[in-house]
Amino acid sequence: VLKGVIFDLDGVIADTAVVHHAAWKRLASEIGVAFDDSVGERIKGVDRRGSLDILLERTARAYSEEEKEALASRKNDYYRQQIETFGPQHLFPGARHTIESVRRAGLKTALASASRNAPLLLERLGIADLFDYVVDANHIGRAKPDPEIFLAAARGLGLEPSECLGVEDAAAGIAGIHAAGMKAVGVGQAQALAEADLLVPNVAAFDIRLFTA
Ligand code: G16
Ligand code: MG
Repeated sequence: VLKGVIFDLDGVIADTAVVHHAAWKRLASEIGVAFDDSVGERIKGVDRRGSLDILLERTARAYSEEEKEALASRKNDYYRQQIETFGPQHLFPGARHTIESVRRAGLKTALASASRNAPLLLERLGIADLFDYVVDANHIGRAKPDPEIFLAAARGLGLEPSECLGVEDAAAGIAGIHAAGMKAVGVGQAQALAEADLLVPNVAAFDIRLFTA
């Protein structure tokens, strides 16, 4: 029986995937690395350092640890500059309603975000109070597609993984949800999310009654 829903943040609840994308693209162009949509899709949902490693696959130059740290933090500065200006208007249409509907249906809600900026973003969006439990990259060691973050979210809700459903916009996230033993709802384009158990075009189209009826 379904008792909880675990939401991803970036690209599901708020339109930050494009902000991450733009920040990486800016960094890539500054260091002369090619950045196309296929790289963009691969880094989606992947943590900061993992994303940088994917970006640097295309360069012949060897970067030291210090240089990599500096590049990752430069990207984060670009990202945060944008996030600082965010407010509730940056929620995807229907995001608040969808999460509230899940709660009204008597289910618990958790947030599982690979972003260390998740607490700042939740506060800016004004939705911190909609989650019974929040796990972000500050609390976990292994990034998506590892199941750790989703298992931690289920544990935080006091539920078994099999009682939870995960909602994700990234292939790495869908893989992590499945590895955790949960059903996965994909939000977005079919191509990238072929593994999802159910696909919806956006968070507004996610209807909990499809799972509880
Ligand atoms: C998000 C984004 C990723 C980003 C990651 C780390 O994950 O989807 O693109 O690289 O967080 O973010 P930060 O650099 O802010 O720590 P999620 O899980 O919320 O989709
Ligand atoms: Mg995401």
